[in-house]
Amino acid sequence: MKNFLQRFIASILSLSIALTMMPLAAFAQQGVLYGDINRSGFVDQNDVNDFKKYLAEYSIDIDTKAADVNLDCSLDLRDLLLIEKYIAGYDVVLGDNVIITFDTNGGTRVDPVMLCNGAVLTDIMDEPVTEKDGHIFIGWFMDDGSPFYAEEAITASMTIHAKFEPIDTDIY
Ligand SMILES: [Ca+2]
Repeated sequence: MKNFLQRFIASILSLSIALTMMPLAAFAQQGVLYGDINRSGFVDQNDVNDFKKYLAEYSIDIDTKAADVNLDCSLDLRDLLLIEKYIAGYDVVLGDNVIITFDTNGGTRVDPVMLCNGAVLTDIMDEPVTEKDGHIFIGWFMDDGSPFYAEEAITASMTIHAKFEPIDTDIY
C-alpha cells in the first residue's frame, strides 16, 4: 500500500511538473503567424482558399486573429489580397501594419487605410479621391510637396495631403 501511495504521489508530482511546464510551451506557440488562418504552420494557398470560403460566408473555422493581417479589426477582402500578395512573393510583412492618413484640405472625408508594411495601396483598393466645391482635385502629395505614388510600396505610416485647384469660372 505504501508503495502504491509513493508511486501515486510521484505520478501526481510529475503530472504537476508537466502542467507547470505546459503554459511555457503554449506561450511559445501563441505567437501569431499572420496569414496562417487554418493554423497549419504555413501561409499558403490553402489559407487563401479558406479565406475565400469565409468571406463567402461558408461555415468555416478560421483563426480570426491570424486572418486580420492589416490589424484593422476587420476581416475582409483587403486581408485576402494582402495574403495573396505575400504568397506571390512580394515583400509584404503580414501583421505589421502601416497607416495612410488622408488630409483632405477641406475636401470630403477619406478614412485612413491600414495595410501591411511593404504593400502597395492599389493592391487593396483604388486610390481614393476627395471633392471640394468649386475646386478640381489634383492628387495626393507628401509632406515635402512631392507627389504620392499609389503604386509604390508603403514602408512607414504617413499622412498625405490633397491638392486642389480652384475652378476658374471666368473661362465659362
Ligand atoms: Ca483586416
